[in-house]
Amino acid sequence: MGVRFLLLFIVGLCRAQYDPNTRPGRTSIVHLFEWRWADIALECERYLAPNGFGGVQISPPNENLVIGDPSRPWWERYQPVSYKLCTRSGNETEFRDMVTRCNNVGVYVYADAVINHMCGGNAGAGNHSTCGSFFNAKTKEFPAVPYSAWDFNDAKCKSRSGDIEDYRDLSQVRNCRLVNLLDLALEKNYVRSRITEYMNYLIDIGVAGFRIDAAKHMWPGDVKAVLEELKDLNRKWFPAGAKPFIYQEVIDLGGEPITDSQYFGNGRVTEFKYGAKLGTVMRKWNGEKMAYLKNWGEGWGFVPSDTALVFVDNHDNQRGHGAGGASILTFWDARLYKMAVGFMLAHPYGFTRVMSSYRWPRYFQNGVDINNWVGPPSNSDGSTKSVPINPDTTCGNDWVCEHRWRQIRNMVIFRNVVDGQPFSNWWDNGSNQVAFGRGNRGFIAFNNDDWYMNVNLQTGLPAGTYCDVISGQKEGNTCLPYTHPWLEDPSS
Ligand code: AAO
Repeated sequence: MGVRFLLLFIVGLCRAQYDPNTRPGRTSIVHLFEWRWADIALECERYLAPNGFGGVQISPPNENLVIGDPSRPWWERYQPVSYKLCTRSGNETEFRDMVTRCNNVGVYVYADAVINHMCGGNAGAGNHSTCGSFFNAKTKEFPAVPYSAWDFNDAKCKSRSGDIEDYRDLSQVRNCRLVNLLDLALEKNYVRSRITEYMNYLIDIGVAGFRIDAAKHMWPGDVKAVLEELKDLNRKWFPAGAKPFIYQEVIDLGGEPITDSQYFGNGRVTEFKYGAKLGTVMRKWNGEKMAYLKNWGEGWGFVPSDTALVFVDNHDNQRGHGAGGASILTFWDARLYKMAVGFMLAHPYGFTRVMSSYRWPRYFQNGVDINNWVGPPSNSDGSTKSVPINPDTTCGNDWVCEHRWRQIRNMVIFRNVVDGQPFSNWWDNGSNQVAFGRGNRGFIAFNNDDWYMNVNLQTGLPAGTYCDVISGQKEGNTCLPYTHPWLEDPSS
């Protein structure tokens, strides 16, 4: 018995994939939220590859419910109707083209896998879906998969409404409906096989891994059973035996019975405490200050570094969905945001994901942004707008493109350069001026106090002249002052 347990444990660990499969020396991915496949393909070639990005997280590629034509919320993409590859981002041909072109330049694709549920229970019936597939939410029929009423969890759910009512009740969270979304019965072999078929289809096309949406709402063993049936990555681009990178969306801010660690056996987890705490520090709320960041990482109660996927904000908490609260920093708070992302990218903890957003008309009523549903920049027929690139390298059509902000792009490169180097030579002024190095490869200083920083520091770098890539731009052997008027901001 003991031997069998040991074996199972070892086999289990072998399937989990913590390594992002990025090319050597590429250490971050970017979430191009709601971008069209055609634009992502171009961005891989013209910007991400030349600037050392390792990969792209894409919005869910499978067919979803169409909600409210033409003012379609971004969150309709989290309401699957089938596993066909057509969405507002593009069709299957465009998807294949994107994956091939990104892979060919060494920028890999991570798909958002929505496998916990199908669309909302009140979605009605018809074929108002992105590929036109028929569905009936009331009778729980999705013939394009196909799923029928037998494939859903409702009988197991013990809450009064059938929805999750109490996050302190572990079985409710996993057996009931998340915001009324029809909850798949993942303990059924049939359901598992439909999901693995979908994910393996994406692997064959060439994706390098998956964000597992709403992993918290699935039993860890069910997720594992699905992952165990996944193929190795496509040999055209990846070495023999490479497994898909897995990062599971588990929101664990403490105080609930479901914890991140329950999912470590399957792959990495999204560490939500990271952005919530970093936002609190940068905003100087609750008496926090940057000096306290000296033991950032596990010392702050985060999951072990090699199990963490980290980010300053994500597509939910940048607009008040999901969790993290008011402390979350976003592009709307540009200066503090750049500092927080810079800190994340300089610090060795976790595998880093940069957010890339679109602007929407924020409108607060009683502290809530009532426009937090607004979908991507779109044309009058509801189709998503392309991402035009301005002469100054910024993006048009209300795409924010944080990943193109000089400070963020240069820190993505910094992280690649210092990869594997230890966290070293920490200094702080006991307040909000801090500095640290990464071995003998890089050094960074932050000033989030209201007064000048004037200090001599031990950097650990060999003697020489270095370029400050936050306020300047290294071009060959020279360091150019950054002069573009739009970005020239002494406070940045
Ligand atoms: C939409 C409508 C709903 C409608 C539904 C079905 O908004 O009114 O009922 O359609 O018709 C997204 C949107 C949803 C949208 C859904 C489907 O955000 O608004 O529903 O698409 O279109 C939980 C989950 C987490 C989830 C997050 C949003 O655990 O998995 O909610 N994120 C993912 C995606 C997200 C997507 C889905 C899942 C669904 O990233 O985009 O939803 O596919 C607590 C729990 C968390 C929980 C939050 C949210 O957090 O711990 O697990 O997240 O509540 O309520 C403190 C606590 C913290 C707590 C937080 C908030 O900070 O410390 O733990 O307060 O109370």
